[in-house]
Amino acid sequence: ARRVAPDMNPLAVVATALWVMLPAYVPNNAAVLAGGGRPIDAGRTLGGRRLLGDGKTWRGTAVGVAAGALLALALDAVRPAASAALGVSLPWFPLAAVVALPAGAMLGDILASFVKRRTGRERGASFPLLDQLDFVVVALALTALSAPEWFAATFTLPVLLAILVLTPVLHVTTNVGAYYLGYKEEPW
Ligand code: CTP
Ligand code: K
Ligand code: MG
Repeated sequence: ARRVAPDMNPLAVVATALWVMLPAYVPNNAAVLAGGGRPIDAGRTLGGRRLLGDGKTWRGTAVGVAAGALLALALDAVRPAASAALGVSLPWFPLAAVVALPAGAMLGDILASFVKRRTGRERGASFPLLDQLDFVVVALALTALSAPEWFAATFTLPVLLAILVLTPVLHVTTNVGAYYLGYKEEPW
């Protein structure tokens, strides 16, 4: 029988996609738990609307980036054990990716709020697809710029496709969960 190429094995693709994106997924949730305090835009407006709004705070952003970076370091520490358990060669995070994945995720979320305010949406309003993919696109872009060789080796086409499909599903699931647990004002 023909051997399936290792990176085409569906388990390997999905496990790799989730593993590499965890440091970009966690910052949003950490920011929700840590949010509050001074808004980044300090109340400034543009064209009569808030630049970013009260939903983007320094504390939420700092805690979000720190949580994602710490998680990446923790994943690096348990990678050999996790790879052996799954029978998948999971990738490690170089220092540039440890920072770029969570920082890009928070930056994407902030840019999305900027776009939401410019298009007349109040804080908390939903913007389908932008809400679910803003942080992924910018996390990937910043990682590609910060660690280009690692990015090219890790984010193969199947892994990128898995991320594109799995992220909105996970994002909606965790946000609906956070909403029902009372941590989030809206289920998106
Ligand atoms: N949060 C934060 N700082 C960030 C991102 C999020 O403090 N950089 C916190 C805020 O308390 C925010 C909550 O997490 O209200 C939920 O995040 P999000 O849904 O991204 O913000 P919204 O309040 O919905 O505001 P926006 O419409 O601008 O997205
Ligand atoms: K958001
Ligand atoms: Mg929101």
